[in-house]
Amino acid sequence: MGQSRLLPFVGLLFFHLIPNQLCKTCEVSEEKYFLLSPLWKTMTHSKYTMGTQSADVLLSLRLVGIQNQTLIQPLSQQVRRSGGSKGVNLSSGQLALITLALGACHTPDEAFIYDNHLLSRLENKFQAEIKNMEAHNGSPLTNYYQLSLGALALCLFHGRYSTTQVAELFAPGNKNYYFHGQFVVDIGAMAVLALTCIKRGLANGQTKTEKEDLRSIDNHIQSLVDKILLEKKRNGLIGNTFSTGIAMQALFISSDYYKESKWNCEQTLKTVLEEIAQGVFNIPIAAAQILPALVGKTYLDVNRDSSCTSGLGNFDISSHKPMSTKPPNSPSNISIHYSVKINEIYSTTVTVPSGSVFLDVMEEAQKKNETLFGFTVEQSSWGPFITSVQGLKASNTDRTYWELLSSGRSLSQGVGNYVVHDGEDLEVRWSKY
Ligand code: CBY
Repeated sequence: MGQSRLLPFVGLLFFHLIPNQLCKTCEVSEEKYFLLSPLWKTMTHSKYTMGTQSADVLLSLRLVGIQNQTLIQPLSQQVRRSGGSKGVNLSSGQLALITLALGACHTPDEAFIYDNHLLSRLENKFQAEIKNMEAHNGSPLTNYYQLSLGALALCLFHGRYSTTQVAELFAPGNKNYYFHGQFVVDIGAMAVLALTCIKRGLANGQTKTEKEDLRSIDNHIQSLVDKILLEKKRNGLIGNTFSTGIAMQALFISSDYYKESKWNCEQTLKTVLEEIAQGVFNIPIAAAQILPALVGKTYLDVNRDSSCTSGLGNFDISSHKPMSTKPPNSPSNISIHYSVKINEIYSTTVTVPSGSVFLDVMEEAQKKNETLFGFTVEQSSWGPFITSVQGLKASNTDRTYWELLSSGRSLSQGVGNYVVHDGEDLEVRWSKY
């Protein structure tokens, strides 16, 4: 057949391929980048108290192609500092994030990974998680979000791990995907990213074991994607606001596993943009976790050559002024009913200035009665995390934690962020997940 006669066929082929290709991601168009400016403001004008917080932000900025060195340099320095020899106390997920951030987009930072043996340290942390699972009824030292981050970093940077072991660990029936029996989208989505990386590596597998692992991982991805899609809400969010970014990434890379009609990506994008405008992503890590998906990027793009570019690279993010600090609310006081529930309920009513957060209420109650309302708190990348109340300590191994509730409903923000309302009924409850 002559070339000219082939052309219509080639055209037809493109016609069929292109729409499919385009539907795999949906992203904010360049003329709408200004809608992302609340995210810049949050990420660039916050103080980073933790190295792992900077790692999340650095990873995100690099993935979307931000080159601005005045922004990147201090972050990179902080991440390197926390990943250096002093970083012995890092958890598996923290070390994985540091590796991803420093290895992202082939910058000179990549050498740090090898100079500081981040991969062998991560291999050890990953094995320690598994050892804990063996000794403690399947509970890792941390959680499956961190194991997924670990597997992802080991896969992307060619660390050592056994695909058979990963295939066994990440079976969708594993209890660690569920809190209170409910599938956790953040965890399932991060697992899909890790499993997809591993699947790609196995694609040309020849041995019987490789073929079996591939089949098993493929089934896991299918089942996890089904579960993620079941958590899609009417407004398009997947899980909740804060899991949607990772869920979008997982759905971008797994589009072979669901019909196009199963997910209206544009609707999800629209709702996320509305929430950005309302200031919902007002902590750096929340902004960092949503950003890549909005420009069609995923954590699997981390070590791809020349993929760390997007229209955002040319967008002048530094021209945006810091977020105007809110004028102080009218200095009125509000009254909150606060309880601690273990088996019994211990309650009190406290008065705090309007605009206060959950933590302020807890501090006020503690001042009134240290024995009943005394608590301890630790910093996490999402802000303060309650570790004990009345001396009773949360434990990952026992899957216990202090749950935050308002009128009996579990909150989707932490103590440092949740703004309380007059007359509200708050509770911290000793819970098992
Ligand atoms: N990151 C992690 O290890 C955290 C993984 C994560 C799945 C995370 C959510 C998802 C994410 N995108 O980062 C997670 N939470 C976990 C695993 C946990 C458990 C921590 C166990 C451990 N230490 O390894 C646990 C205890 C079940 C948990 N989260 C508790 C809570 C509550 C904290 C209350 C307290 N004691 O202070 C709380 C407030 C829920 C509640 N009602 O009590 C909670 N988590 C929330 C709200 C969240 C979301 C934060 C959203 C926000 N704006 O603040 C979250 C994003 C996150 C952080 N948890 Co947990 C989930 C969501 O809403 N989509 C790896 C590391 C390297 O960074």
